[in-house]
Amino acid sequence: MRDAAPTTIYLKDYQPFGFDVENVELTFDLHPTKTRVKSRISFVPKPGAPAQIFLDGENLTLISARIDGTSVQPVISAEGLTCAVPDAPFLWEAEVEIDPENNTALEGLYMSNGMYCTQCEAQGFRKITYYPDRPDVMSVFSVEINGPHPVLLSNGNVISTSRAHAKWHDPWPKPAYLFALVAGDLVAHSDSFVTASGRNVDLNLYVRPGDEGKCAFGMRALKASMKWDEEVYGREYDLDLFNIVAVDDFNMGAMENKGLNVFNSSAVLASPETSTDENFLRIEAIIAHEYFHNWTGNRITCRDWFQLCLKEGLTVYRDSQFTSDMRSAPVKRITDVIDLRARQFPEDQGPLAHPVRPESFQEINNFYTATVYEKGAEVIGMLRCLVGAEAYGKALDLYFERHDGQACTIEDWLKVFEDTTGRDLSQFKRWYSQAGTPRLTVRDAWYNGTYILSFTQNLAASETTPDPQPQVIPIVTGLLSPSGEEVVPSQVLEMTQATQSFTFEGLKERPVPSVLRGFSAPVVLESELAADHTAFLLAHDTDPFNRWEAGRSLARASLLKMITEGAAPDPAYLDGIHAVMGDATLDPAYRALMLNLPGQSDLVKSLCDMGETPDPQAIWEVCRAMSHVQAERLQDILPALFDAHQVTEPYEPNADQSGRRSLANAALRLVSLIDGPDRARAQFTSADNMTQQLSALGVLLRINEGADELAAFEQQWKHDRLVMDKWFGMQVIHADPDKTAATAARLTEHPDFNWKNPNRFRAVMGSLAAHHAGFHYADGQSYDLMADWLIRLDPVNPQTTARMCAAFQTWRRYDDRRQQKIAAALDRILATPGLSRDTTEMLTRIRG
Ligand code: 0A1
Ligand code: ZN
Repeated sequence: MRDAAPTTIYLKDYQPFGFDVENVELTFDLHPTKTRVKSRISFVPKPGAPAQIFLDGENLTLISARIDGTSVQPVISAEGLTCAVPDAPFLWEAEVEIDPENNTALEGLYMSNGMYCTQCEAQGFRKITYYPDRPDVMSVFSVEINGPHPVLLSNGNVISTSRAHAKWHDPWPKPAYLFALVAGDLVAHSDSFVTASGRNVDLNLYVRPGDEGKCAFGMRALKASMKWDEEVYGREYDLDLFNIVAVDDFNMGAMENKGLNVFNSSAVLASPETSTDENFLRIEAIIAHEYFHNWTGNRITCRDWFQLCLKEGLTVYRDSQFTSDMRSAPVKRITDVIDLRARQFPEDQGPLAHPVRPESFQEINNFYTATVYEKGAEVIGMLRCLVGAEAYGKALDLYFERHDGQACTIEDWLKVFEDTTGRDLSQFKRWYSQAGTPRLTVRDAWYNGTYILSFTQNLAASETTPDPQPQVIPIVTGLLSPSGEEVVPSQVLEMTQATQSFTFEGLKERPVPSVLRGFSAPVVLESELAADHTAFLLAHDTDPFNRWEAGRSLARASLLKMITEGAAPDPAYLDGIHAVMGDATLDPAYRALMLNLPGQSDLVKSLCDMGETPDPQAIWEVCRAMSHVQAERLQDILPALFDAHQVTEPYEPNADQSGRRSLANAALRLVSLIDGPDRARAQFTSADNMTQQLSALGVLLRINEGADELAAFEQQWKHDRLVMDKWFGMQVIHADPDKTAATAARLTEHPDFNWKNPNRFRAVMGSLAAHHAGFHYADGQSYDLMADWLIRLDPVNPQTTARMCAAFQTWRRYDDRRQQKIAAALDRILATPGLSRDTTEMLTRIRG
């Protein structure tokens, strides 16, 4: 049945809840299709509280309800219940029945491979029982679980356990979205951690039997995160127990439930044989992210869902600091910016644009976006850049001291910075309220020893931001002499006006500027500086980010000229890359990044900005051609790079080894374009870890050579779901554009294409969307295939369906024929009877 007409919820309409919740007691009698949930909730009316209470509740069968022991008959709707209540404290008791086994949406209490688990953020708790399901209602929870399972878990500390029964108590008041319950036949990988103040914390990572061998790395990452948060933010863990559970069916990466984090198994299980270096890196970051939420999210939570960036932007910022400290800071920064440009920029520059703090939504699950998370983190990085590291530390200390135990807003967050620094942050706050990526243009001038850098900022008007105002942009800038010495070290130019100039005196010769170092603001930089500066910066910049950025700019400019003018590849780019690749003093991971080309959808955007109509196939061909030219130009050093960076020690997923592997594999990819498949075949056969095995397979598929290896890989790994996700994804990612849709379609017929599992669905459909030229192949088959599968998945799992709709968000960038085909696909999905609120909202926004 179609959801009721969608209602839009506005930030400006926020009203506090009329009641305090002093205490919540829940009892679960687990049953796959008939779980009973009893609740005993103590409500205390606030002054002026209404005479009726509204409790959220969805898909619940109410068995009984009592107030202070007397039966009541509430009015029940699809969204919840309304009941008359006394104007004094009262005890609400209810019993409901729910059906976890048929809960395929994976929100609320559901089952995954025979195990019970919950996902309550953002609004899943209302699918468990009637409750004021909003983050500003915080309470202390006690939970009793009855069910025939060896492991029965909830938040906080264990009070008692016996066969088929467990009692839990969480002393920290929390909103319902942090509630969790897990029950099943699980095994624990255990360890412990002693906090700075001497508290012993038991740590458990619960997994399905058979996965015990994939826990060690996650546990190490957890302990490293706990230590880091103590050392860097002064934050200690606050319970005697910290549990993590791995589940196979999960819509997102992981969830920070208090004391009981639930993880998508892909975000925690790892072993050298089954996981790549990238997987290890991602797992370390997600473990840290969820752990850091204990303070930024749980102890201090959000007043309402419009404030989501309060916890997410800050926690992403913190986990990126952690990764920078554990590994290479420049490499982390570069990969974050690549990711920001690939995921957040298209969102900010298209029909899904919204401010970091949105002001309205229909379905909150649609706002767990790159803008809220990653741009939210960039905004914090800018704030730290403007006030300095020391002031940032003081502001955070005040934030934790002032707001511990509260549900807060962005205003509270900015106020601690204002109070500790004396700054007025009202203009800075526009980063939270204005959607879109500012364009920053830079030009320079040199008169009699005075050097002037002039900037103009420009933010396009959009539906959410019709009248954009100038933002505060920290532009970290250094100046180099023509011989490559740094004559003015990095400093922050604080831009507050639409157009602004900065003057440098006392220079002997006209310098070469290096602006926006470290990508100090999430803007699109348009340079009107001399073109030869870029090659100079690629050779000499002391800022590793900008040095990489120079290489990327040259690559982009060259590719665009190849596409639009049929030009030959730029020799300055190729020479610059050759010099960098041959420089053994540079970190191998950094050099590997230098070889990558800009994303093909990035090039689409540049072409649109130039007034050109992009042709995805031509872009794909030009990128291929550029790879060949790279391989030829580097031919003299590639075999040596490959050989010199082989790792001969036992596999470790650390920065040093993974950096060497990434450079060796980048070299392998290029050298195989010229020398053919032999090296990659040998590597595939001899590999003792997944990084080497999978990169060899990718290289082979890319040169249309990997059929036997693909079959061998399937044989070897068919018992391992996470590895098989890679097998599914690889074939789509490496298909030629004219075969991408057919490859994906064929894979959906595979007996192991369990499309109700989000990881497997994404392995095929997410890879289809990520294959730019394949997704946009002229026959439109990919659009139709995607539409077919979105229509099929929507009634089963609206959240995952809605997220996948973003594949179409850039559709207006293409030619009329493609637009017509996409419009037809979108309209077909939108016309599906009973389409979920999630998907309807996404597609109506995209369709425009
Ligand atoms: N808070 C989690 C992400 C998350 C959000 C929503 C979910 O279900 C709708 C699940 C997880 C995080 O930031 O890691
Ligand atoms: Zn988070």
